Amino acid sequence: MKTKTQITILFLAVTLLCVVGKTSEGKDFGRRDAKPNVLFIAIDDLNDWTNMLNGNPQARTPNLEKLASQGMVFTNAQCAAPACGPSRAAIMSGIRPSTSGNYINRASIIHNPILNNSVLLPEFFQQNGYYVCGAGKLFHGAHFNGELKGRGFDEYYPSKNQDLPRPDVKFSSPLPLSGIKGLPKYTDWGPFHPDVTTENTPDGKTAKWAADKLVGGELKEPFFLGAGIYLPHLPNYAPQKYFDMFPLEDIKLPEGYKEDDLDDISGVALTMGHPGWFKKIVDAGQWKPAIRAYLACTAMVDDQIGRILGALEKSKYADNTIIVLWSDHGWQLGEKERWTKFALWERATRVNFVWVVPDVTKPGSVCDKPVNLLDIYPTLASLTGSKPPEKQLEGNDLSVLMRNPVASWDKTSLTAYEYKNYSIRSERYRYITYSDGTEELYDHEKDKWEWDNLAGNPEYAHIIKEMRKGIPDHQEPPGAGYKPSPKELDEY
Ligand SMILES: [Ca+2]
Ligand SMILES: [Ca+2]
Repeated sequence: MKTKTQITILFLAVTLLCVVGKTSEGKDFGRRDAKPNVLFIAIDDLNDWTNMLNGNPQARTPNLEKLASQGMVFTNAQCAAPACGPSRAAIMSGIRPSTSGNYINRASIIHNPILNNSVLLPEFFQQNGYYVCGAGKLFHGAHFNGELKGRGFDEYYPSKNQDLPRPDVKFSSPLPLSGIKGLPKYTDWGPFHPDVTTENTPDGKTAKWAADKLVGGELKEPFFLGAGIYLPHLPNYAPQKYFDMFPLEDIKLPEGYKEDDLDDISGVALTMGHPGWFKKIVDAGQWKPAIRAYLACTAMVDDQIGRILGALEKSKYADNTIIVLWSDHGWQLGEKERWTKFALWERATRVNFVWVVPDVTKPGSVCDKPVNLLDIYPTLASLTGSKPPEKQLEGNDLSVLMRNPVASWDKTSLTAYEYKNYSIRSERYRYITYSDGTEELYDHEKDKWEWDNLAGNPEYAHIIKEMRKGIPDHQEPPGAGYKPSPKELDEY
């Protein structure tokens, strides 16, 4: 048995080691002439059903939770647009949809002069001396594969013409597994054949590529490494083990669902981007199985994130790499009678947004200020000491909030979908205005599920007047589209 003195000496020695280690690490980061590396992780269609955002207690996302414990979570982060194409075009250009005219998935980047002439984020890092590499879905697939073809990247896996690694999977029964008539086949869900593991899936391959690059230790520094995870985007297929984590009898319907929720809404809100899938799912008695599949796919995503972050932790880059993780928009699993994105309500616009910035973010810190994915570009420019392109970026530098999460912040967060429809989120309210003049207002202090539309209530007229200030002055008409290939028509 050790004596008290021995224990004290041991404790002091360990403490000293930790302090010395920490100091030299800190000095390294601050003193380094070289810029920090960037690990840029994208997740597709992941809503706030994660433990860190607490949107659904059934979610199992321990690796995201661990990441959150190492840095800062923004709990009120919104997408620039609730669809892959325009959301990612805004992230990568730093330009709002209302400025570029890129509002929907079928809007082009290269045939839109505003976007095509902008310095896209990978190009920006290249111009600033970074080695830029990536894998998986970082841009909307049609933009990457059909238009940009790896523009700005030194290296891409699987190739500069193909963002998603090819699946190598099989099923136990013919597709679609859900067996629901009238649903497009890309909306399907269910487990793969029991022989299929994550290694056979696009996301497993993307995560492996990223992990191997990091652990391999041969990346040219500074580097920008992007890893784009495709799930829980539809179709919601995953290995059986992830379905086994969520027994069907335990699945609960979304807490945010209210049967008469649409009674206080009218006009464009009822039809915008509405595919009508939810009713078909419910009529077929498949609501819970479909929810289970989303949770299963999210659990698989979390595992892939864990794999990438575990690799970074083990690598020589661990103390010198900024991590930014984001999901491109949310997803509705029945709320407001919808099974889709393409809406301006919280479930479709709120995103996962976590930063770990050595010497800047405090472990386990949280910021509730309204921020936007548009802020990624200017924030990365600021944190890497790289001069942003002139007159291009419209987002905010979030390093202010990273240093002080309760800093004074008078900004609201804007989301656009199709022409002249906007959501404006403040710390407390969400205001929505549609092209037909209809409006909604929700008070998140009392109504986190956005059930009670206050727009017609005169007591809130002054709030609406204030929120309207967030509507952009300039509203660019919809820009050029692209002609989708037959394969893209099959995507969603
Ligand atoms: Ca998406
Ligand atoms: Ca309602």
